[in-house]
Parts: sequence; C-alpha cells; structure tokens
Amino acid sequence: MNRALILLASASAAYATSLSSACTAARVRDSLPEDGYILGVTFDHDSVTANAVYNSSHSDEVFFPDATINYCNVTFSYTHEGSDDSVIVGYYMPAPSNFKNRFLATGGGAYAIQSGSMSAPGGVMYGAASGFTDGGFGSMDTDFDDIFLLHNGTINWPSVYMFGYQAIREMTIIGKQFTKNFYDVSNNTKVYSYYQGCSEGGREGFSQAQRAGEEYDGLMIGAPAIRYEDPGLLPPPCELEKIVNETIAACDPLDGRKDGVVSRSDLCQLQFNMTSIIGKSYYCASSSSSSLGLGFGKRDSTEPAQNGTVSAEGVAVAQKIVDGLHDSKGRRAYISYQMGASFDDAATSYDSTTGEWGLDIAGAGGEWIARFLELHDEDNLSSLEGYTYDTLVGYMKQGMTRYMDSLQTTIPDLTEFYENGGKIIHFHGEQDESIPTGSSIHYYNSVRQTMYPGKSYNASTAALKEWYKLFLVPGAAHCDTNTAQPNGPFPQTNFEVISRWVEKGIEPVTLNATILQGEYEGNNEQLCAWPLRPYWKNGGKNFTCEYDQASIDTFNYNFDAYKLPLY
Ligand SMILES: *[C@@H]1O[C@H](CO)[C@@H](O)[C@H](O)[C@H]1NC(C)=O
Ligand SMILES: *[C@@H]1O[C@H](CO)[C@@H](O)[C@H](O)[C@H]1NC(C)=O
Ligand SMILES: *[C@@H]1O[C@H](CO)[C@@H](O)[C@H](O)[C@H]1NC(C)=O
Ligand SMILES: *[C@@H]1O[C@H](CO)[C@@H](O)[C@H](O)[C@H]1NC(C)=O
Ligand SMILES: *[C@@H]1O[C@H](CO)[C@@H](O)[C@H](O)[C@H]1NC(C)=O
Ligand SMILES: *[C@@H]1O[C@H](CO)[C@@H](O)[C@H](O)[C@H]1NC(C)=O
Ligand SMILES: *[C@@H]1O[C@H](CO)[C@@H](O)[C@H](O)[C@H]1NC(C)=O
Ligand SMILES: *[C@@H]1O[C@H](CO)[C@@H](O)[C@H](O)[C@H]1NC(C)=O
Ligand SMILES: *[C@@H]1O[C@H](CO)[C@@H](O)[C@H](O)[C@H]1NC(C)=O
Ligand SMILES: *[C@@H]1O[C@H](CO)[C@@H](O)[C@H](O)[C@H]1NC(C)=O
Ligand SMILES: *[C@@H]1O[C@H](CO)[C@@H](O)[C@H](O)[C@H]1NC(C)=O
Ligand SMILES: [Ca+2]
Repeated sequence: MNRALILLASASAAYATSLSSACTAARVRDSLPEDGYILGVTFDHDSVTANAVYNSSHSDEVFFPDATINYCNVTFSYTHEGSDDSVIVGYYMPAPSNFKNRFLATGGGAYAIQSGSMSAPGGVMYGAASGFTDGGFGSMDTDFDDIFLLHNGTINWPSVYMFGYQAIREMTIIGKQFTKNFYDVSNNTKVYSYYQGCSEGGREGFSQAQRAGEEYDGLMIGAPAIRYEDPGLLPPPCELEKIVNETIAACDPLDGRKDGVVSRSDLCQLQFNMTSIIGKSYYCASSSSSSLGLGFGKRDSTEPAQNGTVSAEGVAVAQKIVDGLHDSKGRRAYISYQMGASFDDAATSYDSTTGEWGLDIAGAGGEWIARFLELHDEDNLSSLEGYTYDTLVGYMKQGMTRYMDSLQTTIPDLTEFYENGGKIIHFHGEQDESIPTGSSIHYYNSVRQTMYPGKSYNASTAALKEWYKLFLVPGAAHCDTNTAQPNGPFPQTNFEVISRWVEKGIEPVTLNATILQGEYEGNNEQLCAWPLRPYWKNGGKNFTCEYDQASIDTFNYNFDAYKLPLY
C-alpha cells in the first residue's frame, strides 16, 4: 500500500492506533521523507529497524523526572550523494495515544555526538518523538575523536562539520517530517520542535540556534562547551580539596542562608580571601578512584594518604586557577571556575614511580591538544615539559582559528531563531568544575549586545529575556548535582517549563528546580534569571532575586590576549 492509500484508510483514526500495530518496519519505511527532502540526502530503506519497547523505567536522572514509558524504537540510515558515508539516526516514538505533537532533538557529551538511550526518554515522557544521530561516524558507539583523523596529520573534514552542527540539523529536519508521516499529522498542523542537551550537548544546542534557527521552537541548553577552551593545567589534591572545603564553609552564609550551598560565588569572590586558609591542617586517606563524567573530566588514579597544613604556595596555586588563564604579559585569555567549585578537572596527579605530585591535565584537554591541534592519533600528550601559559594561549588561538566555522559555536547573532519565535532556557551550574560558569554569562552578554546594540544594559537585558533566559544553578556541578553541596537544587523539569512557554505563552520568570539529594530531597526551589542574583532575607527564610551591580561586574571579562573579539 502506498502512503496515500494508508492516509485514506486510516483517515482520522491515527490516534487510536496501538503502539504494537504502529511499530513496524513497513510503517517506518512508508513514513520516511522523500529522497532529496534535504538536497543530496537519500534514505536506505533496507536499513530500517523498528521494535516496540514497553514499561521502560527511568529514575534518578537530573534532566527529567522519573517515568515509565512505552515507545517504538526506530533506526534507519541515509547517505549524502557523492560521498560514500552512511549516517544512522535513531528516533524513540511515543505510543500514538501519548503523542503530543512534539519533536525533541538530543545531543551527546564530551566527544560523543549522542547519548540517545539516556536522553531520548526525557522527550518520550512528554509526548515528543525524540531523535539522535551517530553523525556518520560508523555506529552509535563511535565517538568523533575515534574518526577525526584519517591518518596522522590528515583531518577528516566532513566529520568535523557533521559533529559541529550538520548532523543534528539533518536529524531534526528528517525527524520532524518523519514524525508527521508516522503519526499521520497533516502538513499544516504544527509539530513543536525542541532541543535538549548539556556540555557538548549544550554546544550542539547553540550550534542549532546559530545555524538552523528556523528549525526549533524551544532549546534547553546546559553548560555549553562552546569554545573548545582552556586545556586547564594544574597542582596536591588533598590540599586543594581542603581549600575548596574551607571556601565553601566561608562563603555558604554570604547568600543569606546557611545550607552548605554557595549560591553567591560572586560575593565569595568579592568578600573572601583564600589566604585566611593558610596554616589549616588537612588529611586525606589513601584512595584509588576513578570517575567518568558526561563532560570533560575523565581520570583514574591511586593516591597515597596525605597529611599536612595548607601552604601559602597551595593558596597561590588555587588563586591562580580562580583568576583564569592569562598570558605572560598579564592579558586575559580565558575564564576560570567560580570560587567554591571543586578543582577536579584541574588537580595534580601522583606519580608512583617518583613519589611526587606532578602537573596534570584533564583527559579531554590533553587529547584536544594532541589530536585536534597537533594532529597525532593519540589521546593525550606524552609530556608537559616546556609548557607555559603562553603555550596554552597559543593553543587557544590555534583552535579558534582552525575551527572557527565548524566547532567554535559562539556566533552571537540569533536573529533567524528569534524571528521564528524561538525560546531558549540556558542554565549553568554556578559551581561547575569543568566548563567555567562565566563562559555562559559572557556568551549571553555577547548575544545581548549583538541583538540590541543601541540599547542600555537594562533595556537590552529586558528585551533579551523575552525569548532567551539564562539561569545559574546554585551549587550545581558540571551538568549534574554536586556531592560537596548536596542541598543545591537542579532544574529537572525544563521540558515542562519550555513547552508551557512555547505552546501556551507561560513565561518562566524564575526556573523551576528540585533538590535531588540530601536531607531536603524533593523540595522545590526557584532559580533567578540572570542578571538577578539569589539572596535570602529574614535569616534564610525569604527568597529574593536581587539586582547587584558589584556582583554582576565580577562576571565581566576583557579578553585582551586576543585581537579578535571573543564572543
Ligand atoms: C507493563 O506494565 C503494566 C502495568 O504494570 C502491565 O499491565 C503490562 O502487562 C506491562 N506490559 C508489558 C509488555 O510488560
Ligand atoms: C533500538 O534499536 C537498535 C537497532 O536495532 C538497537 O541497537 C537498540 O538496542 C534498540 N534499543 C532499544 C531500547 O530497544
Ligand atoms: C507533506 O509535505 C511533504 C514534504 O514537503 C510532502 O512530501 C508530502 O507529500 C506532503 N504530504 C501531504 C499529504 O501533502
Ligand atoms: C571536604 O569535604 C568533604 C565533604 O563534603 C569531605 O568528605 C572531605 O573529606 C573534605 N576534604 C578535606 C581534605 O578535608
Ligand atoms: C588576599 O590577601 C593578601 C594578603 O593580605 C593580599 O596580598 C591579596 O591581594 C588578597 N587577595 C585578594 C584576591 O584580595
Ligand atoms: C597527621 O600528621 C600529624 C603530625 O605529623 C599527626 O599528629 C597526625 O596524627 C596525623 N594524622 C593522621 C590522620 O595521620
Ligand atoms: C601516528 O603518530 C604516532 C606518534 O605521534 C605514532 O605512534 C603512530 O604510529 C602514528 N600512526 C601512523 C598510522 O603513522
Ligand atoms: C595526560 O598526559 C599528561 C602529561 O604526560 C599526564 O600528566 C596526565 O596524567 C595524562 N592524563 C591522562 C588522563 O592520562
Ligand atoms: C537597572 O535595573 C536595576 C533593577 O531594576 C536597577 O536597580 C538599576 O538602577 C538599573 N540601572 C540603571 C542604569 O538604570
Ligand atoms: C516544578 O517542580 C516540582 C518539583 O520540584 C514539580 O512537582 C512541578 O510539577 C514542577 N512544575 C513545572 C511547571 O514543571
Ligand atoms: C518574609 O516573608 C513573609 C511571608 O511572605 C512576610 O510576611 C515577611 O514580611 C517577609 N519578611 C521580610 C523581612 O521580608
Ligand atoms: Ca548558602
């Protein structure tokens, strides 16, 4: 039966179709857009797979609430004519009775372009067909860094553009039409289109706002890695951990509420001097640890017990980290983490052969230099000998120049997205230890100044907030809650909030969030929209969002190490 006959036969009965009868390879094949729907793209009809998944339970996720869902798991591939590539896309299609005329595109983390099985359920539970792509890298298990080099010295440029923005754009354009066909939605009925992702997934979201603005109605973007930035060289972990703990203890009450959460890292920077920690004793038992994050902080280590007192040198190193990357002339090249954030991505590692603590470099930072800048098929640097801050600034410049039109995702002109009526909820953990919080504020300011060049600070902020809001998440780590500040909230219901904003015009003045661990687990909190800052009056009881010029000014940066503007 061809498509037209199916349409006639099913007429308006589409919503009565059960998941089991809808979820067939034949229906998926019939629902594929025409070849050439995107110029040069043809579909491989033999590649189609479809299987119904029932009672799939998801709990303890930070980006969406607990839910049990049913969906049709669809995959198929397409090729770009004239190339011999094959791009696999995956879509989780809600049961027809639960479909709410929504499509959600999802992204990945670190060098993975997708985390579909982890992200797509967050759309299905809200009635959205939810898509992801392998970028044409070979399989859903193949990351960008695995295929980026064709050989030492030879870049696989098509993969750079696919990772940069093209693959997710195509997955969305194909997915929106496939969704209409699959559910028999008429072409003139709106299917709302969303994106959700954090870290590299956040970068992918901004890549779409910047380069595919007409395709989306709402974007939920967390802690975006938009600049392929500071590789982050740094010094003994127990001493640094003690410095962080003391900073948290000293700065927690500055926000008006003593709850173990540094909700005002700006007041911490203005009022707390880390030299007061010198002389305090620290102790850490020996440990063997390993952690794998969504972001850029991969590490493994075995460390001996450490016992000592905080030194002036240790505090100086911590201060240098907090000040951010500067060149030897003292010019700013990059931003650092907010005070109170852990130094995990910036700590030293123990060399068991020499028994000394040496400079370390976060896994992804070393790989960035070795593979993406030096073009060696390796995932770390062999040595840090001879590296200076100027070397790192040089790498920053090289990265920006080489990948300006592909991976650099800081175009501040979002006119197309704005004119299409798009809305953005952008959030960033205020205690992010991997992508500096200030990086998001700097981009927000770049968009504000670019979109509203003639307006004052307050007027341009008010205009931007009508469609693009930035929320800092008190105490939150990189795309996650923070074990060191368990009473901090996390914005877990963003899909609910943005769909109300897009579909019903209910504007989120504050962002809904929930405490997800610790003694207050389950409590609701609201997050202030930048540039307003949280402050608790009346002994921690009365929550307010205040305008504090001195605090806002701590987030203004002048990147004078570069001649080109850094957006
Ligand atoms: C899914 O769960 C419901 C409720 O517990 C149950 O009735 C149903 O049989 C389950 N379906 C499958 C396919 O396991
Ligand atoms: C979805 O389908 C793909 C392709 O057949 C398969 O690899 C994957 O495991 C399936 N996922 C689920 C949750 O069924
Ligand atoms: C809907 O639009 C698609 C893409 O333009 C087209 O291929 C299809 O024939 C249209 N369907 C109907 C029923 O008009
Ligand atoms: C820092 O505080 C954490 C609790 O958040 C504790 O587990 C850890 O031992 C402390 N570290 C040091 C060096 O005191
Ligand atoms: C902290 O105090 C020391 C010693 O008084 C001073 O040299 C330093 O400039 C202060 N640092 C900051 C960031 O205010
Ligand atoms: C740490 O060192 C001090 C002084 O050397 C000693 O008194 C103390 O017992 C040590 N603490 C631990 C937990 O080893
Ligand atoms: C690529 O370079 C690394 C050293 O930088 C070397 O170990 C490896 O063998 C080279 N691979 C090829 C295919 O030449
Ligand atoms: C990467 O290499 C540097 C320098 O050789 C080393 O200090 C660091 O521990 C390595 N990092 C990882 C994650 O292997
Ligand atoms: C900007 O708005 C804030 C909060 O409404 C106000 O306190 C501040 O005075 C305004 N600044 C200017 C220059 O008008
Ligand atoms: C806000 O979050 C609470 C949990 O903290 C949740 O019960 C409620 O449904 C959320 N509201 C919206 C609009 O998402
Ligand atoms: C705190 O909030 C309560 C209840 O909304 C209100 O009655 C009280 O006046 C507020 N106190 C202060 C100091 O703002
Ligand atoms: Ca606090």
